[in-house]
Amino acid sequence: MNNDRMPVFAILGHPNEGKSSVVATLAEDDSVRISPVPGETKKCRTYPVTVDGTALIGFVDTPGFQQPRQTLAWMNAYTGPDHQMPADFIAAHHHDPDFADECELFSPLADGAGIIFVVDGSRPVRRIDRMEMEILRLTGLPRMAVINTKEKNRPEFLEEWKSEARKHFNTIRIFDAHRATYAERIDLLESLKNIDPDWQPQLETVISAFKQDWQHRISETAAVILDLVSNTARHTVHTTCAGESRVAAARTTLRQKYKNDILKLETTALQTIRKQFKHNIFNYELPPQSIVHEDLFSKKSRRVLGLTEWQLAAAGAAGGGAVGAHIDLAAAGLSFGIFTAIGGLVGGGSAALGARKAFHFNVKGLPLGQIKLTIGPLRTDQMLFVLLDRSLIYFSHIINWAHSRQNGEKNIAGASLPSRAGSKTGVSAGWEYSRKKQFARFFTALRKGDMAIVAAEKSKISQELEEILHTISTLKNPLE
Ligand SMILES: Nc1nc2c(ncn2[C@@H]2O[C@H](COP(=O)(O)OP(=O)(O)OP(=O)(O)O)[C@@H](O)[C@H]2O)c(=O)[nH]1
Ligand SMILES: [Mg+2]
Repeated sequence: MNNDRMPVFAILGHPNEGKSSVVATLAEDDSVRISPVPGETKKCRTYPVTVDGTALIGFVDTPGFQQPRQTLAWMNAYTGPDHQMPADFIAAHHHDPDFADECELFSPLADGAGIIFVVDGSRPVRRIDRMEMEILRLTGLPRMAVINTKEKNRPEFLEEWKSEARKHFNTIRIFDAHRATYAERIDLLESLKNIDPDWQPQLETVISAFKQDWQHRISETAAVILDLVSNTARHTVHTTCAGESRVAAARTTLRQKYKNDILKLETTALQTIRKQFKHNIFNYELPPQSIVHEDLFSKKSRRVLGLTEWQLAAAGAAGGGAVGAHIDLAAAGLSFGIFTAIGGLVGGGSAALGARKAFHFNVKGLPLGQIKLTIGPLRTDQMLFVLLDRSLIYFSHIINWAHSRQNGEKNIAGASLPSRAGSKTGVSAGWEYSRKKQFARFFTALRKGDMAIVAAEKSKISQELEEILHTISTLKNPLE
């Protein structure tokens, strides 16, 4: 590889093994054409990875081998210099349509690209695979084998593939093109560094640019989530109606309007997060079991997301730090009666119990028999914890949704995480007390419009949120 040029890796293999899928996932590009029909990719195409307008690394999608037997025979008989072999192969075969695919897939190799060989590890190794691996070994170019497992739960061929690939490649990785998480994508790039010492410095630069770009996306995501909770906290809708008899209908309409407004805020925020992670073309489908499918205002969302009433009471108890911490730790095992007693003690109890209500109506009589109904600003922090949890779970899905998973294939999240606090499966209920308290204090200030506290806490909160997002992006299993 010429060291002034962008590092380029050609993704090679037998037809239909998942080459284009690996390209889509590594280049975060959902425009790569993937199809169940072998022979989908006919022409080489380079997909660069661009950060801040600079192409840092390129992945070349290529057609699969068509004539490995004859190609290998030609290579074995070749007597010229190794580095010229791909170009000489093309020169010798470019008029022969039977070798059109080989000529095409050799073209990036003639330009000095590194090799990523993709195989489907869920089937046995065949003779033809050994030939393809041998062809790539004979090019003498730096190369890595990627074992992509198209069918799950078939580990029986893995060892066979590993021992075979070891004979022909400098590095071997197991990489699930359709389910690779962000952490696994970075791992794969890291291991590309090992395939040739000359490439190490350039790939170090690429990886550090990737990490910076990731940091940037995380900061943007944190900002979007903070905007969402800030806008929701003080959101207010009102209406007036003429007389008692109209109140019930007005309530229904107003409740719907309030819900729609908040849902719109949330949908816009989630779409902005999605764009950060370059999912532009295909409709992202959440895993079927995801809690984010659940209506934001439903009982279930309140039950499994946000904080428990105990935690809310403890985190929100004004000035009751030590006692609050005590309640929080003790919460799991205590009966409701004892809770009420302690809750009363720290003065946080009854307000926290209001957490069951997502929002609250304010009804006020006006002159001439008019009645004014208002919903908002929020009266408890719970809704904000629920929104925060939903955004974090959505983030976890989106960063772990490989770009190769296009139409038709359902998103399958990994194993569910253990429930963190009673029936709670969201993120915030599992935080340590001080973090819950910090967020509760900020949320309360947002709701009450206490701008001095908001201004003082905002940068700490966004740092904390970035840390939380980072931790989520290193999880192997997406949150549900
Ligand atoms: N479930 C699952 N399916 C996969 C995976 N990788 C590829 N596939 C499927 O396998 C088929 C072929 O994938 P492609 O990425 O188009 O394979 P290719 O090697 O580029 O194929 P050609 O261009 O035809 O040589 C598609 O239907 C993919 O959805 C995987 O990791 N898991
Ligand atoms: Mg393809």
